[in-house]
Amino acid sequence: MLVWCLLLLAAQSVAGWGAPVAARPRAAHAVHGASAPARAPRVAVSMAPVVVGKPAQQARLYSSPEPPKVAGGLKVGQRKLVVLTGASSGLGLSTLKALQKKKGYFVVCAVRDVAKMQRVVKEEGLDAGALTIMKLELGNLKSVRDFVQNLRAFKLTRPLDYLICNAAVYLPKDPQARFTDDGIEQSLGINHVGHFLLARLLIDDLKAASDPRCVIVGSITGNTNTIGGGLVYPRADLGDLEGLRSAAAGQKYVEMADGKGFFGAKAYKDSKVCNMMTMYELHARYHASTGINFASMYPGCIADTPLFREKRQWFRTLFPLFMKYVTGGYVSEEEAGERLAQCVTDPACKKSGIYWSWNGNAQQVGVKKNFWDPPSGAGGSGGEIFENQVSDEVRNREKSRLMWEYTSKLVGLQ
Ligand code: NDP
Ligand code: PMR
Repeated sequence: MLVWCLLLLAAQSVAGWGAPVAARPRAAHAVHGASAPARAPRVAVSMAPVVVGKPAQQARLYSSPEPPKVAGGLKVGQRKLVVLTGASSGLGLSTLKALQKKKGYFVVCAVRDVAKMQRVVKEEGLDAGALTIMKLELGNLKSVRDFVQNLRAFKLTRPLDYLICNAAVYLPKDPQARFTDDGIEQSLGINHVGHFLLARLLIDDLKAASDPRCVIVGSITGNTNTIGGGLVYPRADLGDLEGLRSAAAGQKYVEMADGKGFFGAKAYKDSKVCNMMTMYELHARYHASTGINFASMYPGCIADTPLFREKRQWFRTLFPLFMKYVTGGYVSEEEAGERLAQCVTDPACKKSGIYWSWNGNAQQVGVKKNFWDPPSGAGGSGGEIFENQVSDEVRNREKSRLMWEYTSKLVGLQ
């Protein structure tokens, strides 16, 4: 274990946390990114293509022109209706596959790149009659609102049963922040703010269903009460939420939720804290009055998804091995997809205010048989689902109340 850690850490520090050279073109992620104006770059790099025009003009690019057609004469009304963000890759795609295997679900694939999703449907041989594709750019609040309008125009005959907030970006080695169209740092803006608005707007649509559920994907690395989140630098920490407060007050191009300078790996972890906090706030504010079950989950370390697309090749080769053979926290995309699907399909998950995890290798909760066994909740394969504990920060009601207040203001809600 020690040798592995040293190897990974040494290589990280030599090669800049496994990130590729800064000038590498950032294809998929960067298309919608705008770099900060009037701010001297800390490092001279070629940034993502800048989207020109005022946010309102940009937003039009992201709206579906009309509600999508249902393929194959499918009767949506007979199936449970699921909205799944980020269905085009990694965990989202494997969740989509798991839902298709289980039958009885119609999935609205809420994706930023419709053409990519169309390709994926073809290449993976998915049942096109049990899904539809709708544009959702989480880095553009207008696009989130348009998505909700399109969904309402589309579903017509049945309420929304399940909302799965899964999409995310991880930008660990960007030398400076990239921003959403609304001027919010992308990890915070896409992973948290976009999903926050989406979940809030869809509460009315969910509450009419018979067993409504909303799952927001969290992570162990946002929880400082774990090895992955507590020992591995940087630790998640929202501080006094000064950044989010300023953004809510109208300041553009805030780099971090805590108000400090941009730090990509931390921005991701902070965004996961916000995701989990949002779930607890939604539970506290809406569960009793609407019957919606809110949950978050940690799927295990799916160490080979495109989430790590910005890392160097050596990291992408070593990291899954490290997670498989050292921490025991590795889980395959397929199994992780089963887990996320389980959160909405399993009657045992009909509970609210829960952060679900799986004990790797069928290990009993809290019991470590040998020192090399994965720690409880590390997430490795073959384990049982259990209700996990989040960190003190995630459970901090005063902080999460502020997070709620600032984010609501930022997205234009009370
Ligand atoms: P991927 O990069 O494979 O998938 C991320 C998805 O989010 C993609 O479909 C991507 O679209 C989509 N997305 C990115 N930006 C936007 C945007 N602006 N608007 C709409 N959609 C967007 O990563 P994973 O599957 O690994 O991650 C999925 C979830 O799992 C995330 O919430 C992550 O935090 C969480 N997670 C992952 C772990 C892991 O080990 N991989 C561990 C713990 C949690 P596109 O296909 O166009 O790129
Ligand atoms: Mg981490 C049981 C220990 C454990 C678990 C479950 C994870 C999960 N990690 C663990 C331990 C360690 N990691 C140790 C000891 C190290 C030092 C060598 C280490 C390093 C490390 C790096 C460099 N781990 C990482 C990275 C990343 O870039 C990933 C990250 O932080 O993304 C934010 C990551 C992850 N480790 C995890 C998980 C699940 C990740 C992936 C991302 C995520 O949380 O979504």
